[in-house]
Amino acid sequence: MSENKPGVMRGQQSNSGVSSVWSAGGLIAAVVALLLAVSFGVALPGSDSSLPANPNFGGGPAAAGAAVEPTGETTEVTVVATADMTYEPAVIDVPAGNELVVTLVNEDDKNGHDLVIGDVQSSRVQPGQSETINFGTQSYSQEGYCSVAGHRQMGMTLDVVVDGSEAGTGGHDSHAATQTIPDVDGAEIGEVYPAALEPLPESDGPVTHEVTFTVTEVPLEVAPGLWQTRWTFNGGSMGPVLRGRVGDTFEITLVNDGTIGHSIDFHAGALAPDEPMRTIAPGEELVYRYTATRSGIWMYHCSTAPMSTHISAGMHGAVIIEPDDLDPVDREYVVVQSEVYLANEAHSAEEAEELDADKIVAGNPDRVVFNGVANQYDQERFEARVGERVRFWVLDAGPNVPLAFHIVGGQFDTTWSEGTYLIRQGASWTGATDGGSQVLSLLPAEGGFVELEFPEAGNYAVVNHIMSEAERGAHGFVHVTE
Ligand SMILES: [Cu+2]
Repeated sequence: MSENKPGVMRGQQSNSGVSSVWSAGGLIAAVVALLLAVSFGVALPGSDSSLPANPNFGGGPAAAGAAVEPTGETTEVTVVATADMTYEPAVIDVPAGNELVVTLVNEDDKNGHDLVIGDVQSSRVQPGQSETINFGTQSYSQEGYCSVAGHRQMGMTLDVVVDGSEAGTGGHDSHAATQTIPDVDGAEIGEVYPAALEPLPESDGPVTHEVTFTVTEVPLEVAPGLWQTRWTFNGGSMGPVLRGRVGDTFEITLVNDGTIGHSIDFHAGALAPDEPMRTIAPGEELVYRYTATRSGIWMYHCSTAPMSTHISAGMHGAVIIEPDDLDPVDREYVVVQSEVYLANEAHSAEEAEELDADKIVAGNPDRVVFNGVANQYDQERFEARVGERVRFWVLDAGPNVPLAFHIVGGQFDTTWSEGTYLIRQGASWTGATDGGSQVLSLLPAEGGFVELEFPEAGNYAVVNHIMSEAERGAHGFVHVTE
């Protein structure tokens, strides 16, 4: 819901003589207009949120509305939301001063959609349903859009053209793409994702793993004191970690309890995507079955468009298929990196909004995170003892940021990436039995593991050595004791 903040206005569309430049006068006019809007009974979405002061607050459509004499007439239009992420019609003509009343009909059989025009937002209309919304008095041309994260970026917009004036370009809000949400001083994560892995139980032969993944859209903490409405598999900050061996079969029942279409794509199995990876509507389910034929730490993710949005909203996870000849270790952890793009500065579940898809396009994450939450392993550290062998399984879920996995003060004697050992402790085939490694380099959707022993007690930082990403939250510690 990045686009429905009260301060988010598109000012450059107007050809009706209303100034689109914000000023102190405009702000006063805006406040007056907001009062007018309230007195007309126009809903103001997001007006109960505790957004920080925004210089653009008010203004735009409301101010323009105040400048035009209401005609007392109403323009009524039916708009259909389609499965192609479009509105039909894509243009609504309104005489200046008329009230605009839209009946939004959702004919997309997979997704919920809404419609935002100016300060007014419909509810999220589910497949096959409709809603009639009064968008108030119209005085100048502007863009309407769907506020579901990513849908506007997919082209789900329409033009409201007032008195034949040129429709707006609907330029996206650049303030959102450059704004960085600050830390909350002294805040702690309520629930740290458990990164420790239990050893895989012994088995006589191939195993079938039956798992249900339920998609929910729920508020979660993504950094100490910062919340976001996440799109999840089973409600966690990332999806469950599945683990097995080559030859095992996985049967996943995907249940969509969300409000828009979702899907799933397991890299751990090779198959034709058409059926198992299809998008299912809210309330539907599918069964996705594959057999693991190759070892790896494989990504899975929602593959509904735009994938960048669904993946960074939380819909990703790892399937670990162990290589047969894995060396014994004393401890194992899993670290999955992803990115968080915040739509607002929410300090509680109640304030949480969905992500800001404009920031993804701009390549500007607010946080880069391990296992879905920034800096959580600074607070609750990975544990190890001197002389123990420790393995970190590492996956870069992206969607966009690479990972240079490094442990400050540590050296890897074994690294395995994308199905092969790069170096291995004591192995002569590497050309040198004394080789070491400082970084496991992973692009999005690549995975592997590292093994190391810690030489002495202390606190060893675990970082993405692309240092800006570590500073954005891809950072934790291993607490090593004697
Ligand atoms: Cu999804």
